[in-house]
Amino acid sequence: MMPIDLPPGFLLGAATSAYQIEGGRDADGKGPSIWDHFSHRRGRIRHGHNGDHACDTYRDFQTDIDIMRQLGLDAYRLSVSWPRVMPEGRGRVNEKGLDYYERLIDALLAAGIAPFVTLFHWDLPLALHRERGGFARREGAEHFADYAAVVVGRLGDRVSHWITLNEPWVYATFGHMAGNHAPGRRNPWAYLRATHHQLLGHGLAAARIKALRPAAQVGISLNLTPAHPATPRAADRQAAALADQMVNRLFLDPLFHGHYPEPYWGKLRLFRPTVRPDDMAIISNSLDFLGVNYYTRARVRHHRLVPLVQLWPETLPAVATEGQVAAGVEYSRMGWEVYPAGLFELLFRLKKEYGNPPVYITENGAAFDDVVTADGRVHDEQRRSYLAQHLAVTGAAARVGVDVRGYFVWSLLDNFEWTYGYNKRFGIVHVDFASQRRTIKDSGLWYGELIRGKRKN
Ligand code: IFM
Repeated sequence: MMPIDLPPGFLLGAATSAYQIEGGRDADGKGPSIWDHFSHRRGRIRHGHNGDHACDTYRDFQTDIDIMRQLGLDAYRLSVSWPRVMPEGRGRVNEKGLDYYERLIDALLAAGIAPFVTLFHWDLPLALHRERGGFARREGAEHFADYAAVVVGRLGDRVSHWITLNEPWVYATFGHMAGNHAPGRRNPWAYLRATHHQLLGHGLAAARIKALRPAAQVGISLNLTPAHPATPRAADRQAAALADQMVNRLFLDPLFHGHYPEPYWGKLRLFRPTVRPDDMAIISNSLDFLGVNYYTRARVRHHRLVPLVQLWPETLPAVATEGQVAAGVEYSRMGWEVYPAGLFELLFRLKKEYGNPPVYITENGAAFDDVVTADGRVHDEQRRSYLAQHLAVTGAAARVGVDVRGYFVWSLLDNFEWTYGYNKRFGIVHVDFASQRRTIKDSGLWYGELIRGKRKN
């Protein structure tokens, strides 16, 4: 296997998000989020799970900070719950919510761990959705910028890296078109509005952050996925090019080039939101760094029955069992192909086509079936190997001039994996959800050794 050789100063960390770990659903004046509501609707989440308790980090974050210190993490990516800070999403501020994040960040800094703070990881205040339409309306962008200013107003003196949005594609597409994520809408107009208004919200928030803290580094985390044709047929190649626009370029092009990608944008003309003359300038002058969330590639087929786009990503070959190797290809427990070369391809493309921005890999990792053995260990060799392969290609990308500066494992902890509930475990630390006991998995111990080894060099 390729060795892991990372540039000097490269940060190694781990990531989580508020709804997936905090619990404390109604604690200290927190308002409900769309995920609190959605996860309690019958049949929405596997096994009837929800984030009411999750990893219980609202009650106790110190245990996990101690683990992070033991592993030697340079940085920790966390998200702020908007309804914890502003229960109705606008107007009234819940000081106790802000106090929580202040304590958490102070504890991280005391442990020598740099906080990377995401402002929106999908848990929109429910009131904002119900009364104001959330990001499906233009004013959602302004509410988001106001909320960002509140958080940065309190924490901006100790946080240097801010990530406005996590995976706006997922939020817009699954939440507003597929309906399998909160807020559960199935409406192509809402999908495109949520897309544009998130980008606009990102741009407005970035400007507010810079006005408050000119030295702050502002980024956005995009889920990027190389889209490859499933076969060399021309129809599949065209389908893959369109899928690339739909997932990757729909966000990269406005952020770096100031326009939406054609022909995808043209195909959607019936559903497009109003884009005002200044919007693209606000969106495209907004980034100090790009956050890349990478898990796998998509293999795309032409599919004439799919409306508008006529394409579909290939699903697992019938013979494959999740978590196993089929026809020489390894799959994670999510059924996602293990494909580290895709991360290299993406990083190199950012250099070639998007001006080589500073990049942090803000998520990368895999779910596998983990078992705590009688001797209290979790032997997750598949995850260790997944992480090692992706770190190796990250180092290789840096050697060919990609400006990649850090890497965050998804995730520090096993946590609430959205529609899948708690049964998909991504952590390098195992969580027993009944007792809240933590066990550092072998992958976590290995990651700690890697960090120690890097420090010595
Ligand atoms: O758990 C999610 C995370 O919230 C966003 N990115 C992908 C992860 C794994 O599915």
